[in-house]
Amino acid sequence: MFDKILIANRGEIALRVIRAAREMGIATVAVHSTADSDAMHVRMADESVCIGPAPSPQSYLSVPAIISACEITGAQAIHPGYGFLSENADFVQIVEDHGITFIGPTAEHIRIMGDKITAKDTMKELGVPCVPGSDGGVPDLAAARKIGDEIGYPVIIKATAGGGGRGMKVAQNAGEMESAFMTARAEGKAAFGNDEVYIEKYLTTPRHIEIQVFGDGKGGAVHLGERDCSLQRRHQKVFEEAPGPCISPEERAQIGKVCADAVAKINYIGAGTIEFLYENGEFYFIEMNTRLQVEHPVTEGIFGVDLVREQILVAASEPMSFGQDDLRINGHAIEVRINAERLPNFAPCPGKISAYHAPGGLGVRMDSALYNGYSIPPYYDSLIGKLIVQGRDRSEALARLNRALGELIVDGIDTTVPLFHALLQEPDIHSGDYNIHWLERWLAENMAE
Ligand code: MV4
Repeated sequence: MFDKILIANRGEIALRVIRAAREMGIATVAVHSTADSDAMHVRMADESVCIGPAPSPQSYLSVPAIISACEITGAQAIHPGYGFLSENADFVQIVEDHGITFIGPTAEHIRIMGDKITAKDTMKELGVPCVPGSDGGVPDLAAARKIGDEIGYPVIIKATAGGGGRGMKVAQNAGEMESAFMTARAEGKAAFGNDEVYIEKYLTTPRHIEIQVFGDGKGGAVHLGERDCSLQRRHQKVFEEAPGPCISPEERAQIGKVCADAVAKINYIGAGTIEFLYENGEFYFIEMNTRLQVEHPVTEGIFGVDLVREQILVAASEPMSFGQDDLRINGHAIEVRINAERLPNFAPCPGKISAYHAPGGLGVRMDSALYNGYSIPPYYDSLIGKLIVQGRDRSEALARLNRALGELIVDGIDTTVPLFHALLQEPDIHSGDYNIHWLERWLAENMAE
């Protein structure tokens, strides 16, 4: 096992990794920009290294600075958290070339899943159900029209290097194909330097259901059920829950086994998430994320396992602490993302926290790097905390969420907390009757200026 690891991240996820490492008796190194000298992750780690100025390209994304910080402190492994360098295959290769262990999947698996066409080809080959569409890339407009006629409209054109909803265009009918195809291509080129696109049948009212998988890198893998992350605004998740309110135990076991078998077959190591659209009782693969995700705590809650601990174990070539038969779902968990943003526009709202009080009690987990008097710097993501609640069933979790939101105090800035109070008034939220378009529609109807 490692003696010391470095966390190449900041905020709540850096604390999350420090906590797991400390329970394992592993020393921790925080890295930080000059804007984060007073950040909680710097205070909580055993050691810290300043790696550059405030803008992340010169600090949290600076590969030489992070490698140097490892060499100076003698850290044997790097945990990337999420975002920043967590899905950067070139970074993983450089880390390994320096004799440092990357706590996460191999560069090869990150590269395969980072290209959406390669990811889909790979998953299809492994027996994972995919959205009907083009067989790989679509070279030109004539080929695009042919596929549109074959699979039927509406279709969606996606950039293979896309992500976060960029480089994605819907064509409702053949007349819209030319502009949708050209725009998706141009966006892919502009945003990612890659104009390759593929085409899928456009699903009109799906839910976003993602399966948590975990591999040991030696052909063993398990699944930890699904999360429903359908409530999104502009491709940013705001509310996530596990288990999915519409997924039966039989469906979970079936799609879970398909996913676990798929990642086992490729000797996948560590945490991964296989994303599906779910409509009319069918799962359709869209993408795989090769990292620990923001919303992993809802899965940890219902299964009672520490996913970061497992990531560190398998990275050190040790066996996982559980197998599929050890995993049982206990109750229902919900996470809401607390952002430093001002409603109704969700404008970033950094500033000084004049008072902070985290909620507590049974079934309440607050993952946050806030403290009284802390100043949120303007340079980074607006996520300032995740409130995760758990109950014996979904209605108990919702009641607990309402209670915990009432206890939370974040003064001095605006946050997304009022959004969650409002959502808890909605019958559709209580019945679980929502899809990927529900929140945008609700915001348009309820947050008009
Ligand atoms: C789709 C889709 C409908 N049909 N693919 C959005 C981001 C990227 N991860 C995939 N996305 C979608 N792909 C087909 N074939 C609808 C979306 C989509 C979406 C997906 C999940 C959660 C929220 C969404 C909001 C708008 C569109």
